Amino acid sequence: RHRKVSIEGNIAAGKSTFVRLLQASSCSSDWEVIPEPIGKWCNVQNSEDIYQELSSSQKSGGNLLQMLYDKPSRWAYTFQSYACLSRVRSQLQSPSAKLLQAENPVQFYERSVYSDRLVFASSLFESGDLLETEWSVYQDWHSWLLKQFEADIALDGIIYLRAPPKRCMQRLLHRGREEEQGVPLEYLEQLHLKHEAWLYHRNLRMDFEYLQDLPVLVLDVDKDFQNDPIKQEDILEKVSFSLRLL
Ligand code: DTP
Repeated sequence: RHRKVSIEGNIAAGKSTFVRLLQASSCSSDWEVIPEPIGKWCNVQNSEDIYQELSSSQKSGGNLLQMLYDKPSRWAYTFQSYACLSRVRSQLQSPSAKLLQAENPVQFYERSVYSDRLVFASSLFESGDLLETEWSVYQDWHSWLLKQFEADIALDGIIYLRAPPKRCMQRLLHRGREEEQGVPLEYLEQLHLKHEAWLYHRNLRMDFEYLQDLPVLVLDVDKDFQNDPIKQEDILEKVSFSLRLL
């Protein structure tokens, strides 16, 4: 059976850069990356629309990420339910034919059903954007759903890309994704605290017992590794080493 590892980290911590590094590595024939379904959230369509040219108002009407950032109190719950659906779908994706032939196959995910809840939904609840009732309903079906699929969804490990919120802010502004331009530093700070409690201090209380003892590889990505071959080599070495222990 292949191992499943999720890549966690703040918005713009550098997940995409890290994923490119994995894909370019000499081990990449054993590795497969399942991307974050962001494309879907930025262009939500119903199945009939897929065959038609969308008008621009329909397009912006279907940009759930934009809607979330514009009016979180209205859209947080809808966003979280859709995010979770897309995550469950991607975490259930069977490995490619190529991966099945690999000696030590690993599937990587960009974030997971766990960060959705423990980092994002929980922050939105704390900021008042998810109401008490919405948060309870969400947690109830989230726990139930994950129990149903636990055997297929369960992770074997987590890689935490750890960077100070100010650095993430710099990277966020630099990459210029339109939907994110109004994201305040305080939001990144709040998400950072959640990541830290969950994956660094490991003192976050949660509903998923096995997560408490799951191996976590913490990678400091404050400094850019994009153009630094020595740092890249070091990161890949750490990843390969940790995977051997799983
Ligand atoms: P990186 O720069 O680290 O590669 P990315 O892979 O592009 O980052 P993001 O962290 O930017 O991915 O995530 C895409 C957007 O979706 C971002 O604005 C955060 C948002 N997002 C993801 N999951 C959730 C969620 N469950 N609730 C709210 N927002 C979410």
